[in-house]
Amino acid sequence: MAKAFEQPIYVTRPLLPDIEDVTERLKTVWDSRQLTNFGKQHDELSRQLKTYLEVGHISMFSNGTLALLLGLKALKLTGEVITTPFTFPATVQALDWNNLTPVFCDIDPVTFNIDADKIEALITEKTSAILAVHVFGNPCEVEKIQAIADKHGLKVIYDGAHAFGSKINGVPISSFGDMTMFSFHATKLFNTIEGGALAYSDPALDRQLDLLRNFGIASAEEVVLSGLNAKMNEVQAGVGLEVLKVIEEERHKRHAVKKAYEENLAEIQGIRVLTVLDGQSSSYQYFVIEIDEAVFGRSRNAVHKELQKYNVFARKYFYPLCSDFDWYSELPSARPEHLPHAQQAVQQVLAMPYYGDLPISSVAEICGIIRELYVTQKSLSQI
Ligand code: T4K
Repeated sequence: MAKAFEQPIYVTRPLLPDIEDVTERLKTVWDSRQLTNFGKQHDELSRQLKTYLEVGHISMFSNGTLALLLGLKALKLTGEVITTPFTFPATVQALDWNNLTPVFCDIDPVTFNIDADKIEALITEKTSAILAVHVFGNPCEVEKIQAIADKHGLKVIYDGAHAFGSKINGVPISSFGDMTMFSFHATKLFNTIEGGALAYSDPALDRQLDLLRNFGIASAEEVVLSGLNAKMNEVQAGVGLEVLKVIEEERHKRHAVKKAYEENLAEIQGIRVLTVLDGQSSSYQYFVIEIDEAVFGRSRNAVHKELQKYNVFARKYFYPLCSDFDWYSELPSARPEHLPHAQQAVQQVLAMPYYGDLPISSVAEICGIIRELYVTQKSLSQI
């Protein structure tokens, strides 16, 4: 019989660099008295991320949501944007704040990303862009999406909040589309406590984004557009520089955790592992499973609840579906009958505890709880 964990096990824990290294870096920030507004830490992190992510241009923000919101603004989009309902609220809220109407497209039942084959049918004369999400770090069908965009003159933006460091056949994920957003929230593999960035290749976007994240200020005497305050400060950037040093070690640890999950779950019928990328391409952001109630015998909700009794706090990412938000109830594309795979995913997907310091023995115990549920259910159904 499995036993409850003494301490709660959360879906993730932030990757923390050595506090002494952080303190040392903070001392330099204190000495400089430059706390925000594009100081040395900001510029150094920006330079290092450009190399790490292999991107042409990068612009950093106080969080990923504002990065996406202002990225969409910089692209001067209008009308409708085709997107996925199976994502974190921030993706579609960034559209709302730009007065853009989301047009929800169903997802692929295997990758849970936007179904590229269903995009074209949703294009109207009002469509200006496709906003796709690399859900859980698994890449979208970038070539298909680009071909559709080129054919119809649309922009492509990727929400890569989960895809820091992901690659597609060795090519960095931000090489695709007009722009990719990364989130550096505390719960992300690479974190600056709160933070985010946009990666892109068009140099003309540099100035536009500089203005948008800093009140539209062009010079001491010139304000040229209506911007926001979305700057990454020096403490965030300084923490990021220290986190960047420990990220490879964390990726190795997460690789071992991922393998342990895969081995322990392999023989349980009705459980599918969703995060499929190999070590080279994975962002190691989440470890996610899909539970098929008809085969496993218990629903995702039941497993989620049962794990809590053992002090294990897996998460129903993403629940509820964005298309089910009240304020979209009048949108034809939000109707459940148009989104059958998304409606299924939202009932079946569970993000398991996943971080480098999660002991392999705990992974085995968590999987043991799931196996017990399966076995118990199976024997009950045979009575
Ligand atoms: N697009 C997508 C696809 C996203 O997933 C996100 C964010 C965004 C855009 C927006 O990017 P940001 O603006 O956030 O940069 C968390 C994160 O807050 C959010 O960043 C993330 N996605 C989302 C998937 O997860 P919650 O509401 O689940 O967070 P919370 O506070 O419940 O944290 C989860 C667990 O992590 C806790 O149970 C314990 C642990 N934790 C959390 C924090 C904050 C810690 O151990 N320490 C901490 O400091 O949203």
